[in-house]
Amino acid sequence: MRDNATSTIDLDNWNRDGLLVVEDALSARELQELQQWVFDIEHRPGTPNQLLQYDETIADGGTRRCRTENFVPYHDGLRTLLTVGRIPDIASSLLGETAVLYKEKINYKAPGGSGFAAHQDAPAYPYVSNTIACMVAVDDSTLANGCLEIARKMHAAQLPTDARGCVEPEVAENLSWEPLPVSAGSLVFFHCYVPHRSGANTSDSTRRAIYLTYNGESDGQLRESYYAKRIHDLADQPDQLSLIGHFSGTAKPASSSNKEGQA
Ligand SMILES: O=C(O)CCC(=O)C(=O)O
Repeated sequence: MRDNATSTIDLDNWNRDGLLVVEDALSARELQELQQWVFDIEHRPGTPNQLLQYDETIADGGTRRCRTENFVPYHDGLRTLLTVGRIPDIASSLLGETAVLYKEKINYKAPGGSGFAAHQDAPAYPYVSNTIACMVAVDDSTLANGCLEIARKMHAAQLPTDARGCVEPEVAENLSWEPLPVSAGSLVFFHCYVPHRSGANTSDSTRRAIYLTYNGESDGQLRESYYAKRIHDLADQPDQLSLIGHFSGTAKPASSSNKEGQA
């Protein structure tokens, strides 16, 4: 990983904004390897209660892979990159203690793929009150392909939520939204109360992003409990991508590989 990934972290900025962007954190070789690993994971078949694959039906009626959950046990390279070394080290600096992985997902967002309604992560993550997310940009993330948008300095507490667990639409409308386009290989860390959302992918190429969630070691190793609860709670809502209903599209679990997914 490039040196700027370990340059001094400004905790005052982090505490003020709930946000840390590390541009171009991965070297060209690391990025190429990461893109290959993500391609490999995307094209694996889903397995009930293990490698959780989801497909989205997009406007033209086609089906595209939109998300993978729980892949770390099944990929050595990704497990090492995401649980050892600089990414969790930065998360540890921000948490003020050793960061442990709470959950991981890949959002693929194919052309025509849907965005996510304004939400905070905290209500989707049981058993813990303080987590931070790290978005690892696998592809360039742009205004056209539905990059993250955040509301800076709004991470002090939970905002009012609607029935889906998203930020109340009237509250969301009045937040000051800032798009965060970043190049492939960049990292975006944000606190679990940072309101965020994203739009649809209106470009003609897929925008892949890994989202990692870390909690402090003092709160325990919670990853297995999270996935057990997720699998239990979503058993009768298989079309929901998360414990909150923030996805704006139509998704369903996929139990076979997607041949038409990634160009
Ligand atoms: O990937 C995106 O566009 C946003 C994803 C997001 O906010 C989520 O998955 O919770």
